[in-house]
Amino acid sequence: MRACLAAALVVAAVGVSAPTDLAHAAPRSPQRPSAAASGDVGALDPASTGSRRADNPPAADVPRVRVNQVGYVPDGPKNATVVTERTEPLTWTLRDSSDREVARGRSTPRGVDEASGQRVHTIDFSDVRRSGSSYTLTADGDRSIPFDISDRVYADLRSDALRFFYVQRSGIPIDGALAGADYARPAGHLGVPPNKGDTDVPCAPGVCRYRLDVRGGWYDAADHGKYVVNGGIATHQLLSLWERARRAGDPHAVGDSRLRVPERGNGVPDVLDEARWEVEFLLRMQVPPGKPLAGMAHHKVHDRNWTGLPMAPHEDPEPRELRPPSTAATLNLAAVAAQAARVFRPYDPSFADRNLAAARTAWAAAKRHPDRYASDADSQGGGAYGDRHVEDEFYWAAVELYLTTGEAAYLREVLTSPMHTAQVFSDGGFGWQSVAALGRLQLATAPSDLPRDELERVRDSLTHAADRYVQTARRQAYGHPLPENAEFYAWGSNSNVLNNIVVLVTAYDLTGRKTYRDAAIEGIDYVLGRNALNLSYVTGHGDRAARNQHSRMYAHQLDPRLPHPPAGSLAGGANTGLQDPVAERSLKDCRPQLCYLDHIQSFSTNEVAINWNSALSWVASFLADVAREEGRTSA
Ligand code: 9MR
Repeated sequence: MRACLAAALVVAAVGVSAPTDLAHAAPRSPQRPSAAASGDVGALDPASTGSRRADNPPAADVPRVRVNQVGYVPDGPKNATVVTERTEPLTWTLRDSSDREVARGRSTPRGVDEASGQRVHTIDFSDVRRSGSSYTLTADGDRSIPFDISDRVYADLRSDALRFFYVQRSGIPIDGALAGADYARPAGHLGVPPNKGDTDVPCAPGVCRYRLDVRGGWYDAADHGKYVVNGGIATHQLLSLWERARRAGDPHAVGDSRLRVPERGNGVPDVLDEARWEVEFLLRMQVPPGKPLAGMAHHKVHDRNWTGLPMAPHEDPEPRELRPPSTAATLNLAAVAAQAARVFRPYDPSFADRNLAAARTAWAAAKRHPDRYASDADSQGGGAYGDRHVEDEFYWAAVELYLTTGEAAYLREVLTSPMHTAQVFSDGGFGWQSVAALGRLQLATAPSDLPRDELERVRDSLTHAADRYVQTARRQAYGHPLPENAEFYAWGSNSNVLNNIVVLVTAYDLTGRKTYRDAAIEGIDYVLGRNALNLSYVTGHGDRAARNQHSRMYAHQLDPRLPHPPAGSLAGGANTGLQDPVAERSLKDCRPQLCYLDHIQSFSTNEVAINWNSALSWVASFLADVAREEGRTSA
């Protein structure tokens, strides 16, 4: 792989509130101005980055009938959206793979969709339940991309979304037999030149005087940084995917020898093997006994300076550095290690003990140092992940420690936290920076001795939030639970859609109400192509899918010898912030849903990241389970 030189000039153009991942931005000539408004996501100037032309079809060829390109669950809601200037209801027809009409009906005019500025109708074909492949929907003289109706429709999405974690692993060679031949590579950051390695990493100047072995874990995203707060939420979502599968789904589907992990066959569920790879890393980030701030966790480890694209992990020549411990990272460690102690107990009691001890130590250290905030300014060589509000991390950690130990002291911490009664389910969804919702979701679902009235209140807060998300989704002509205003389409917006779906699913699990289940199932349509760009944001899933995501490893758009991201990689999604030079230039004044480019340099709209794929994995696991249950019931 070749390293490409960073275009320093562009960095200057981005400004102070710029994102962190700047070194990859290369200059490019201006975009055709119409592209952003039309939904043409990839007809890029080939002179831009030395890259070959991205071959998405021009806007005129983008079907105006927008469907979930992967497909629909037989007994689930089935909706589509048509972009049209017509104001009266239109006739639609559904055709099977032999072009035979199987259903027809009338569309519902919806006026102008706020988030896209498009004039649209919606189509409801939920009554069609017959399984089949390559259906198409026709309306207003246009035809959709083909899709399936099947109870197997999300099986591959689940395992592909989870495979993303394996290919992002640090400190282990990636086996082509598991990951796919294109994704095989030597281990990264074990100290083989030119790598400096994560096995003996010093602190950044002035931070500490010791060195730590922080090998392993997952690379966060396009960069080779490893960040405890983002690793925290991602690992939690894999562990809670497992907890949900056991409680309400199909644990065997993510059990031993079911996923692409090298530990398959070891008697431990594969999804837990994958999560453990990161848990072990998180444990290594804890400050050792006897050192200043002992028990806290370093916020992150990453390169001293940003590297360019493409760059394989084992070719990264930059020195690695530990950045200061933070309260947020320490509490992420406490939360995830406490959860891991619970989840791993049946498989490896000594690992469970190690986790519980680390969680208790981390909790105590965070109490001693409650205001060590990670700075937003610390973005040289890696992302900042700054966070000055840690009440939510305290709450989540207290919840996990209580659920694992049942101890009164942790229960008191839960009940006295201001987060316990706060509105923690925001319209924009939870994320690495706001994790109180994780605590609330866990408290609502995990077995515990929480007083009955408390449990009821917790569960009510969750169903109220789900009711709001249902209303939000009903307002959207594209059917997803994210409000239409520009502020909600922020960096990683696809994960916010997915995390709101997590809340809907949990409300469904608690109540059995079909409204929540249907809103959850319909919500994924947006991610898989029923959106203003008619683009599936998941590589390899859908005929018209993103595939030039910002990544140092899967940089096909920059070097044709390299692969695209593996199937199952989720793009961050529409971001009105336009915090990269390519997006800034090409998407000026874009309507929220159109603020996206399938271009490798658009890191603020098109990066891959572990916390986004964890949300996708969680939701895909639910979808695959619910589709299969229906298959069983109707068989
Ligand atoms: O996901 C993060 C997003 O919420 C922030 O707004 C953004 C800018 O600070 O950073 C995102 O995280 C990036 C991280 O800083 C570095 N690795 C890639 C992450 C995904 O883009």
